[in-house]
Amino acid sequence: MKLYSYFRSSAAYRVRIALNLKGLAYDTVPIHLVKDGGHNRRPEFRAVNPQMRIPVLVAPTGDVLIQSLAIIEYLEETHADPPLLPKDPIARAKVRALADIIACDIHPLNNVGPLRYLKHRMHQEQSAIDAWYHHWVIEGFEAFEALVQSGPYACGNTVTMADVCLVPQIYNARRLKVPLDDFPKIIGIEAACLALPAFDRARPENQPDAE
Ligand SMILES: N[C@@H](CCC(=O)N[C@@H](CS)C(=O)NCC(=O)O)C(=O)O
Repeated sequence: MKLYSYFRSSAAYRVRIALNLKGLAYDTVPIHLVKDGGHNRRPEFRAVNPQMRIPVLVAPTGDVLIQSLAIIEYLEETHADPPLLPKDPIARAKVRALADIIACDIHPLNNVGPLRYLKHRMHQEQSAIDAWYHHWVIEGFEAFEALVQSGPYACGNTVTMADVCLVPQIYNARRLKVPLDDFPKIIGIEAACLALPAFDRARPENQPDAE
């Protein structure tokens, strides 16, 4: 498989973790999201993904898959072991809800595109953009923290899609200096996850395009 990735992209980080957890080999195709206004905006990448975003996974069938959660669900359906979703429908819905807090409610507001728009089109000061970023992370993390029952992972004793989404978002939050002292459960989950080789190998600093 081939993964179009950028070391700092949290959406690509999610897919890297899922691939590693399931023991699937892949080649990384680095796409720099910042240099020259973003190599993802070049016509050759637009031909791969008309949305011009990463991650993109080229499946063994040759099919091109986009959207990290859709890719992870594809991996889950084709490589069931180890499962990232529980069997019980209620438990599955709860895992997906935690994953969605990150992937649907926090990340889209704090992604490269919206932040650039705030700066260049809305002419906001960097301090206002940082406050915006912090606000949405803190609001989402407060809900996530309240919903976590017992560790060591977000949904108990096994790693799920909730952890796969959470750990990259914490990496982003740290990079943007969001204070995390009020989130002891989240920090505990991060520590438990990063102790696993699958998470460690997926870290931004361990990628071939890391800077
Ligand atoms: N919902 C998408 C988000 C993908 C996404 O926005 N990726 C970012 C990097 S984390 C990106 O490629 N941004 C490029 C841009 O906005 O120019 C997913 O989960 O895959």
